[in-house]
Amino acid sequence: MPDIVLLPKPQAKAKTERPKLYKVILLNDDYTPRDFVVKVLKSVFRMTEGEALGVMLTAHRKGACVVAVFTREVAEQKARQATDMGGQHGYPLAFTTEKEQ
Ligand code: NFA
Repeated sequence: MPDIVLLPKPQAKAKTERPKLYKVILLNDDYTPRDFVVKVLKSVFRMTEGEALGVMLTAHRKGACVVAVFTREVAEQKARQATDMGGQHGYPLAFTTEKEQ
């Protein structure tokens, strides 16, 4: 009778998939006042005055600027919230999201 060899149970690998990240992008337009854009960036994205000014000016000069990176749900929620703030004041201010990589 052959011996029965018991092998140790293979350790289950803890697969922690890292979530895909999405950029929130501020788009330039000709109508939204600069100081309003700065206010929205500070309130929705918790930026300092300096950070918000830098992002606003980059979008103003180049047409668009990456604001921040989040998981998809958070990115979409923040882009919608920030875009709605412009809409509530009659401005065409727009934020979009884009998958990273
Ligand atoms: N281009 C706008 C202006 O001159 C300011 C702005 C910047 C709007 C970035 C939207 C995004 N009033």
